[in-house]
Amino acid sequence: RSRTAHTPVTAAQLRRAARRVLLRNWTGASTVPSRALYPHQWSWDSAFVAIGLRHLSAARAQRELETLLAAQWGDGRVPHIVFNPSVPPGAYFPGPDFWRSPAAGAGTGAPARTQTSGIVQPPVHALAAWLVHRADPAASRRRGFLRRVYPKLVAWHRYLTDHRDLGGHGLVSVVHPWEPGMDNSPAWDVPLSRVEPADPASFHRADLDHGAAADRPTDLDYARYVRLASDYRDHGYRDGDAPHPFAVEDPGVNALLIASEHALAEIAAEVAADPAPGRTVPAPDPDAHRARAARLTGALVARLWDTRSGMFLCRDVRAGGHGGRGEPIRERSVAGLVPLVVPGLPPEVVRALLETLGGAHFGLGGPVRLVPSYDLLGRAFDPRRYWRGPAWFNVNWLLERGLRQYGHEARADSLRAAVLAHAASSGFAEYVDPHTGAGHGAREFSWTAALALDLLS
Ligand code: 9YW
Repeated sequence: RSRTAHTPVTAAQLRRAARRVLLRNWTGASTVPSRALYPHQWSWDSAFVAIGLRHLSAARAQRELETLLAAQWGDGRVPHIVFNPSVPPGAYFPGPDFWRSPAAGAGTGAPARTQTSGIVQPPVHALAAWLVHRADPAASRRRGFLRRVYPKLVAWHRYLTDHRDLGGHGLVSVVHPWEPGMDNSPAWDVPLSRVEPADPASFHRADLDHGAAADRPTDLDYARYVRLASDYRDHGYRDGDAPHPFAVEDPGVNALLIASEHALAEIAAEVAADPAPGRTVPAPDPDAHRARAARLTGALVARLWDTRSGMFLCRDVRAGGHGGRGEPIRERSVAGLVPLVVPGLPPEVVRALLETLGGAHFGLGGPVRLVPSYDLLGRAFDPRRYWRGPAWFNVNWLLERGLRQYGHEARADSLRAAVLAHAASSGFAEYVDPHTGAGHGAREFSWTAALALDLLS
């Protein structure tokens, strides 16, 4: 496992080290999250990577997003993985021969010649596209970047709101624990327990060839992930037909959709003002995006806000069976703080989120270096197991942004400093122990380097 040889100390050293990671992980058209562990293109990783890459090369950052969007399905979904055909099929599980997207997804518009997964990840892409544009507006206009990506981003958001409102109250449901990007969050334990595990002999966990078992999800969790994915595939990835035994309204996913819908309003205004000839379909309409964002924000607060815990909770749409009201999941996942990135939340909600962030369950400004992925006092807290405790850099970057948005500059500054210090000391680790800051998982992890670069710029 390669590590940066010396811990970068100055901002210039850290910038250079982050740049080296991004250059090494660039494949020519996109960036792998980690050379060893994740050798393909991941959806939300690419969005975060583009946010950092824009400081090195706006053209490359545009390319990153456009490579991903080139694999978009006809129904608008942006797949969570785009497979690199030159990587041996066994290098990552589940790989292209598991998802079989061109055949199984034919009815839902999967690309015929690009192999992808059939599930999605959080929609950070419109936000990333807007930030990439802003890094070099002249170059972006010259290349018609926003004009090209705008219709794709609109279709992506429509896929989520039109095909994934499984709860029927205007929010997006995830149908697999990999979709919210927080694979083994304790919030999934109850909804996942209803899923029949796949036969462990039917698959090989390639992740354990590269990662420590104690840091990764358990075998039983994995067998359930496999079952959910293969059932979805066997229903042709059609949301209307698939039984979706796992359906959860996640505050992180919905908050990122809202933040991206606001970005889409900015993009629409820019595209509408662009004097270049030719029409964009659909016609850019900033107000329509703002109205959608407002509706989603209303639904987010009405459905997922929990006054008692002072944060948003996930909602298990299938609790009590299909067609029931569903139930809040009483676990404090950091996904419930991510809505800080949503503009225009009610002031009492923002106040409570700040208290929770600094309180005993998340410890910011107290015992932790970075905000953990899960409740420090929770029954399942484990400081090194993936999304069951460790602190992740993308989440901390989002919270930093949220703090700044609501005017808490001092707190944002100290979180920013902590993100940079731990990105440097851990060799751009995938995640860190929130108490000690010790690195875990992959090193030279792309979004860690990209987001450090962004915070330095
Ligand atoms: C896996 C690539 C992905 C991230 C996810 C993270 C992990 C894949 O890696 O999932 O094999 O577990 O949970 O958020 O996008 O970095």
